[in-house]
Amino acid sequence: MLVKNPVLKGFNPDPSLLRVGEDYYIATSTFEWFPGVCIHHSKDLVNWEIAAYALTDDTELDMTGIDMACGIWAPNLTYSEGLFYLAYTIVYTNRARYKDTFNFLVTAPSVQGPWSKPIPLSKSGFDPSIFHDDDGRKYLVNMTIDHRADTIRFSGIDVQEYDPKNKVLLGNPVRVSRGTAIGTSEGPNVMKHNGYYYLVLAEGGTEFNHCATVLRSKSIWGPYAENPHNPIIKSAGQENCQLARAGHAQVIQGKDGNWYMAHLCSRPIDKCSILGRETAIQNVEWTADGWFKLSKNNQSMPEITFEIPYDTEQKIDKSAFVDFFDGKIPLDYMTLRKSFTSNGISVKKGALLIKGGASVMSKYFQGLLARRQQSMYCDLSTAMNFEPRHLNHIAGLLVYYNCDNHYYLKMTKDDKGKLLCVSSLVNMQLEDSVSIYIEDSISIIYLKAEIRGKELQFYYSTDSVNYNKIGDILDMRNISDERIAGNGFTGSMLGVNCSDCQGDGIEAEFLYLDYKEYE
Ligand code: 6LW
Repeated sequence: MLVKNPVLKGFNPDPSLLRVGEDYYIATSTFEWFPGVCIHHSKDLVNWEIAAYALTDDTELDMTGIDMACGIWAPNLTYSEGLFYLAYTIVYTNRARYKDTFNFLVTAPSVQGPWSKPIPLSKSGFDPSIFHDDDGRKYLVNMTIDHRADTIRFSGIDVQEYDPKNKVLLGNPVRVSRGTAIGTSEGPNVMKHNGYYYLVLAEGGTEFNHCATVLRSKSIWGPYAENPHNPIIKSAGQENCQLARAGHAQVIQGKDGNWYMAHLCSRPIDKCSILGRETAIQNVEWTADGWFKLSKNNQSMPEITFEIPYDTEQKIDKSAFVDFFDGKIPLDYMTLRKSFTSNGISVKKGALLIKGGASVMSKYFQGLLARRQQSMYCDLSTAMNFEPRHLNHIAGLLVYYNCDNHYYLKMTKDDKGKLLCVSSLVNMQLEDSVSIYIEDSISIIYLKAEIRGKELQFYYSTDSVNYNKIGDILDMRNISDERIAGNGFTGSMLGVNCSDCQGDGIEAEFLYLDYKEYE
């Protein structure tokens, strides 16, 4: 049957695809969102669910104050002798030529954990992966950064042996490749097949010229020869290509014996990736000369479908109504930089309770809970119980890219009473809509964000039946990788927030979160 891409919709970049027996896993980057590293599970390559996050302790993953698009980059998930190995980078700085990239490894018997304490690896670059050779030896592979002004910044791929017993790197790193002429070489992962070590790279930068390439060698230490047919996947310049920005790939053999590639991609509207970078799968086949290529075409073009040799239902509806009566926050919902608890978020008596945190522009303590926008046609609605006492008490519904870019249907209070208004913050430019005053006697207010392609309209209701428009139609293209200033690595997130900018204590209660997709 044909399976529709992307398989992981919305903000799910840098996929690391793994099969262990009957089970498939994909780990994706989470950046400044917490918990760190989203691990998806599937039995059939078609239906994927979030199985776990690997990094759930914010004393070990402390991202307080880190910049937007820093944090967790490009995890790599592998398996060896009963243990999952997850290598990842915490990017603390990404400024001009410098990046502070702390690479770690955690291991666990199951993706649900318990995950080990982070084992520090190198800091020389990012996108670490672990390669387990069939003689039992293990290697760290990562890209490296050159901080000098006039050199190639993404300077090449290093390999260094890793000793799993003593949990240390051995010897010195060896520069095994400088990548291909395409450049911006990153995301290295190694696969061994028929005596060759295949080094798969993400190249071209993660924007519209992104691609993946492959090199091979008879030794892990090189020399690596380039595939004459590189790149193995690329969107740019392809006619009728429905998946843009394809690159950052990993190839595995499925349990059906066929070969599959997971890669990142995006589905932009007017060149704006509102859903961020997503994960798609392609069929792969080996060529007579021992390289691999996409099966369906000779142009390395990512396809909107891939084929599996069995039938199964593709359940695509991610709509979810969460009423918190089971006392849990579903895995779809994330916080910023720290855990729910550290951010003052809890579930009490069938409602989500958010203690007022810092403002929505803060990089420190935010009372904000959000989920990925996974369809271009969707709503998020909530019922909010909030009694602001002055202007510094703010709570409401957010369509959020990062601290500097979001749309916020918020409630606060001024001299005339409780009010609702829509704030639009686009690259730090703030505009507020006209205020709508709400009678004091109304304690529960219903809020809705309706997203239809590039248009966002907020609504409010005082009775949950009659919804009124509030504010103008807003441009979702501003909430995209391309329009935000700086690195656009995440994607649109939909959620709720409460800020206490007075410091005298305020909280907001949300009775449900209702996410609905229409496509
Ligand atoms: C990631 C790198 C990349 O570390 O973008 O597209 C960086 N590839 O591999 C951030 O996602």
